[in-house]
Amino acid sequence: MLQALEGEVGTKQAGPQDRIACLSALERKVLWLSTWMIHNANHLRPNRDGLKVGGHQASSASVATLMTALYFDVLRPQDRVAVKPHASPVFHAIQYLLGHQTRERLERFRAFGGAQSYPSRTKDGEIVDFSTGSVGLGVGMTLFASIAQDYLRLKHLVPTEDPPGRMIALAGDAELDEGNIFEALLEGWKHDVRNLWWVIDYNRQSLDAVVSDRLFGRIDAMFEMMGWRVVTLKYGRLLEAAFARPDGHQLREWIDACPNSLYSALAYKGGEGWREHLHRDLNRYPGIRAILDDHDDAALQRLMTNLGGHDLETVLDAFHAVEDDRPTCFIAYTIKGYGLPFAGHKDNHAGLMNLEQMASFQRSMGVAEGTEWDLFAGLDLPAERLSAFLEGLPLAGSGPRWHDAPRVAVPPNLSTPRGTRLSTQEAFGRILGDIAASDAALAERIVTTSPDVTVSTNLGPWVNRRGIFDRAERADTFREEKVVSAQRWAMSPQGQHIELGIAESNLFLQLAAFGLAGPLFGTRLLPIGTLYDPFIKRGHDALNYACYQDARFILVATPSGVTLAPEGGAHQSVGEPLTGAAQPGLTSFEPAYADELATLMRWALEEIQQETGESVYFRLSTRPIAQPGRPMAAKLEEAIIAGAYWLHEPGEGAELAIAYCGAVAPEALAAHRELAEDVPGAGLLAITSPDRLHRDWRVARTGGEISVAERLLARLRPGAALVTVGDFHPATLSWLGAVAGNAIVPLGVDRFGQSGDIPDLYQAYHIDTDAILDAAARACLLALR
Ligand SMILES: Cc1ncc(C[n+]2csc(CCOP(=O)(O)OP(=O)(O)O)c2C)c(N)n1
Ligand SMILES: [Mg+2]
Repeated sequence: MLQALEGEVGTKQAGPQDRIACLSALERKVLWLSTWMIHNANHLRPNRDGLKVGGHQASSASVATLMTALYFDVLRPQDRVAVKPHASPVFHAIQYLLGHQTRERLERFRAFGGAQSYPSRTKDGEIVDFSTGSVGLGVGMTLFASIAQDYLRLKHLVPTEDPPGRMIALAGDAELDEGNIFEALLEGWKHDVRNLWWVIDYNRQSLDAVVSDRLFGRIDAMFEMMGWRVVTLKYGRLLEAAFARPDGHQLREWIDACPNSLYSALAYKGGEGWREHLHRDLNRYPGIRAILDDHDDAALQRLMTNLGGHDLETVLDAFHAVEDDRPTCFIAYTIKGYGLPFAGHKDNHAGLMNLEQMASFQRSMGVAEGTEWDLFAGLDLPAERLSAFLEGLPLAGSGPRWHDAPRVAVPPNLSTPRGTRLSTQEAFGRILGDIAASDAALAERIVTTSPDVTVSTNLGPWVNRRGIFDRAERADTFREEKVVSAQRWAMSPQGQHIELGIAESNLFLQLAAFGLAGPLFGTRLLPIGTLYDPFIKRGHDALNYACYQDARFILVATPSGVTLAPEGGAHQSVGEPLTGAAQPGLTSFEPAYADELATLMRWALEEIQQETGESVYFRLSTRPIAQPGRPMAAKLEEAIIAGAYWLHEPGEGAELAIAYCGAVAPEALAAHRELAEDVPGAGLLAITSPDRLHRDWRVARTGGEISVAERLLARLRPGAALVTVGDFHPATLSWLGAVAGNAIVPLGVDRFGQSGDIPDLYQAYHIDTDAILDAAARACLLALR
């Protein structure tokens, strides 16, 4: 018998029964390895700081069957997965079994350089499709990745012979409390999203407790309303068999009516607890009495916890039954901590097995001491058979998961829009409009997106030329009816703008997905997203999430600051430049002039394609200001990109300089003109990126080099007066005082704005010409001390 089976393995054509046997063995191993990995990290590694290392044994156990089924049977190389953050140990165990993860990194789970607590594209590398950690975002990300895949396929920017990948989220049930999920669902419905699976690990527990019974009563209806198929995996085969026995329906009804918290508590108590309750409630039914008599406590516990999500064959059948591309939500009933001593306990989220519990679990798993990391120890199938099974899997043999996508050429310069008075926002629209009108390869790969502020952020010229993306052709009704409008609004698969509803979280997830098109699907896209600057806050966690996984995009935030004047305090941003500076993975700029923006946009389109590059954030304004009308010399270009240049070079050893950034340029220029008489040689420093300047200064300081800021300020007398000004929080630039020990007076906005015109508001918030002059006088006094 054994020989015959080994013969089968030799051909790598496992029969159905053999396949199930192998999968069951691997399911067991996945549970063991994930549990052991956490145990090792918490109890066996030296602990130098007294901190609990943690890990999530209960969350992992909950999803072991579902992930075994997916990774070892269902997934194809083109599928992409976002794994529930707390299932990271299961994920790493699976990668280890597939030969894609090392034992050293498992032994160093949650340690520096080891497998990450939550799957991370940048730290775990190419085994991870989507990073997760902030609950809800990974789930939403799969939806936008699916739109990105459709975008590429419908334009034939990727090969379309192979079927599309399925974008799959393994979600914790409490992730569905996050609003971003529902924002994404609505958007997905509008975009007729396809090839999307959300597998919900419905263990009815979150971090603190057991979740409300009422919640999931509504969840399936909501998915169905959005056009999804809902597949509920409630009971496993053992329970189904019991329901088929005489009076079995009584048992089903009892479980169906059982409140989440009681069910969880009984799962924790085990056979005795179930018996006591079933006896009390259902003893009048002879069939139920027979079931109780047929099961000892251990068997009764096995029966009563045999939920759909822990029954391998039930799970496999459900996954394989889906053959079309309709988005599908699997609600898989599970028990948090399934198979572990704290199964079902409401406090088990952060629970760890103690040494005794682990020893007993190890015995029950048949893992001999010293073989804890062995791939197949303790399994009742021969190692060769299991390793042959694993080697034959599509995921084991496939090439790299991340594609190496060629770069898109960026022209040597982008022309500066003409005009004596321009705002940076208008310049942005015109620069992009010019690209849209060109037949450069670049224009084919830019994709824009905006949460219902396309027109008001000046994406209009781009959209007029490049159209709006939709899976289907949709006519521009206003145009067809000959109603005059400046904005075309026809949609088609050829369109290159994705119009989103007003949900900034969706914007950033969309940018994250499109910004990973290269590694995920093999063709680079250059996404540009626009929104009003203050609403970055609304989506900040999703922005952080996008940057965390090194997605590359350009963010254009406009309008910004109190310069937005009549719009008032609710729309006037204050702290965003600090966000821009503090956000890892994002380089921020706030140019004042159109030629600076043209230079920077060109640079940004290159930067987001560099291996060690970052995403780029432009903070722009609607304020039209007089343009310098200068030739763009290479040196100036370099300085604009580095973050600052002298608009008026100070005299050698000058006593004073004004450093401005962004839309307050006219006030800074006026103040500088007035000061010229009293303080000859005073300098005027144009800052295009407080972020780049600061970073360069910090890095140079650490490396003992001279930073750009130091070099610039070295023109001034040591300790000379310095005024900084911008329509943002003064801390954005106040650090400049530390660069060369200048006597600094930083101006800026640190209160909520309000309605007004620019003169009134600049005066009220002390960033007008008079405020700059006052500050200069104070700085000069300070410099004398
Ligand atoms: C945005 C965010 N808020 C809070 C947390 C902290 N947190 C970690 S897990 C968790 C509960 C997760 O419950 P569920 O999604 O049901 O997962 P499972 O039961 O499978 O562990 C919470 C609140 C987080 N990771 N992300
Ligand atoms: Mg849960």
